[in-house]
Amino acid sequence: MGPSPQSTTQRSTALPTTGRPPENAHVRQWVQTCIDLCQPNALYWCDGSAQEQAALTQRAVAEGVLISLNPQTFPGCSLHRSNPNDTARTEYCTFTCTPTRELAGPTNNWMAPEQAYQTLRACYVGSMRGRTMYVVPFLMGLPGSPLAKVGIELTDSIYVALSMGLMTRMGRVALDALGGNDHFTRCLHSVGECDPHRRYICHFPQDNTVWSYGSGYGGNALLGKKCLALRIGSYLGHEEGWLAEHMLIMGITPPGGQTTYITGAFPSACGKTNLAMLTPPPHFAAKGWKTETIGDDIAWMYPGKDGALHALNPEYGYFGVVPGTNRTSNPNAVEIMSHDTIFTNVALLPDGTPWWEGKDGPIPSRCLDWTGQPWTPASGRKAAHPNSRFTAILTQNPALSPQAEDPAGALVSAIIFGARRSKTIPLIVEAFNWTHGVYLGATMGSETTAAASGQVGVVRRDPMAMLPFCGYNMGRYFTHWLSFEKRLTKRPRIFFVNWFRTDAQGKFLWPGFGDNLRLLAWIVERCQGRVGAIDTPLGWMPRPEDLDLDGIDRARFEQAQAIDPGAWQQELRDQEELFTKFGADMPNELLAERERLRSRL
Ligand code: GTP
Ligand code: SPV
Ligand code: MN
Repeated sequence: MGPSPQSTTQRSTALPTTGRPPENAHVRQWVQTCIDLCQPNALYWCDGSAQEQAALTQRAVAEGVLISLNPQTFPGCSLHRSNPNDTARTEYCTFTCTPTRELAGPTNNWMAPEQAYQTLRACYVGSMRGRTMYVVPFLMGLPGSPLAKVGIELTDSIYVALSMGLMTRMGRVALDALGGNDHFTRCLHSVGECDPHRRYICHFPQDNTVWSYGSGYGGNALLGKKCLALRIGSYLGHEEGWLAEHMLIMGITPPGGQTTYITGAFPSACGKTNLAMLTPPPHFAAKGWKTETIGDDIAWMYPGKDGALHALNPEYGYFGVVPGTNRTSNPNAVEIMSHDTIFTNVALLPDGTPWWEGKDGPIPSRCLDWTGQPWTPASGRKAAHPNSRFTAILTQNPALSPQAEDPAGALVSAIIFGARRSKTIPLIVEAFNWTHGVYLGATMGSETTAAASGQVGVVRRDPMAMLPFCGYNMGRYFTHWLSFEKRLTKRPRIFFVNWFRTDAQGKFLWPGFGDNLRLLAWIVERCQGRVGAIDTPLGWMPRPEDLDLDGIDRARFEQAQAIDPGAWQQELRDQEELFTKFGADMPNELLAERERLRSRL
């Protein structure tokens, strides 16, 4: 349960209230202590109904938090402009508040729980004065799923309340799942004064608690997503024998064959949404290949009684990157965001239609940029923020998998780790075995993107794409991953991909997007033992004849697969630097794996 905010004698009997509180006394009591602390002027119990979503949207428009978009071109859609200082996750003020520093490990910012509670309590005192506190009960996972988790978020942001209604199974359904018990993640959120110098996203895994202050941005504020489903989730997964991962889940069906399910970990803004929603290129579609989406950002995976790995998507919606989305790169996403979507930080055309760099159609002669300032192509800056996003529910995806409804999850045949690397890392390689696969994930490096504040384009180690999201010591996380070799009898094969390798001119060597199905097809056929590969120092690689490269420049494919021994010496040194950080927590199996790689190279 954790230390609760200090109770005062002040009571909220006079607090204007919308909606009805649940019977659950634990919920009512906790909400009351938070009211006493934050002192809102009104209370709103969310029930998750369609009427409520409509009424809150209207209220948000009246308050100027949302702008209604053109109802002819984008029905049911609105635009939110965030504070310009609050457009991405802020890792420097994200903390793992475990009893000891070593439980958080060397890659997380750590704060002692008492210090964190004290610091944030001081921030929260009166922080909701003049505001409404929204009580948002939410369920991560499908009702009836073995892994489903209830959270309750208290927030003073109507944008957060509305977004939670799209991103999670929100309201009644969550309270029903909770019943009378005390088993819910206590998520307290206040935008406060939205000052980056007074911004904290604090996780208390031992207390099943998240306290977030000073930001209204997605991953900092929609606390079911990165905070609960990944940081608290990964901690619970370690305790309970499952995995919470920054992964997409998708199905691929070969002509006349069975659907194969795969998961894929890519760092933020490195291609999960695009891959999960992939549309087969025409000649693949003509042959009968099909793809379907289960999730685009988070996978919860557990070993089933059948010895296989089962994956499910705990979310109910998408919070996807907008720039670059068009009918060629991602037609399913274009369809999803054509109605009933909240856009955040895109540009606005004079007729009330949203616009972004890379959208279909001509570049407008003028618009308002993401901050609301007049913009023309001569302005010399982006009109939409590079991390502008769309928020919409799963069911708007034409490619949504029927398997997404299965509370037991999909059986995983392959796991992909993918990075954004302009140099060194080949397009595709398959691990020799489970331990080698864990090594490939653990040593992943990727160029930073606009999804997190800070410098963009620098290579950093991002093991399993979980560097910002692992709620405990990552050395022990590697050991946990290795343990699945014994927990599973039907182990997924593990692959590593890099869509982002460039030539000397800086052009991508691989076309990417729909054409990634050429590689997924090889992955599916490897799982079925139907296609060949060659043994290389890095792992199994497809020969050109193992792939459908019809219409692809073979020389560029080979360049994308090339192994440069000099560059690999540097890569090995960078990997070593990461491993050294973990000291005694670093599993020996991975150190031995590195030595094997060194000798092969
Ligand atoms: P988060 O939501 O931040 O976790 O990101 P994500 O992993 O879902 O990334 P997303 O699919 O939104 O892709 C981000 C950006 O990567 C896109 O806007 C594209 O610019 C680029 N991208 C995605 N897939 C490909 C690809 O296959 N090739 C190339 N060259 N770029 C890609
Ligand atoms: C990411 O940054 O990985 C995202 C967006 O998926 S956020 O929800 O902000 O974390
Ligand atoms: Mn993500």
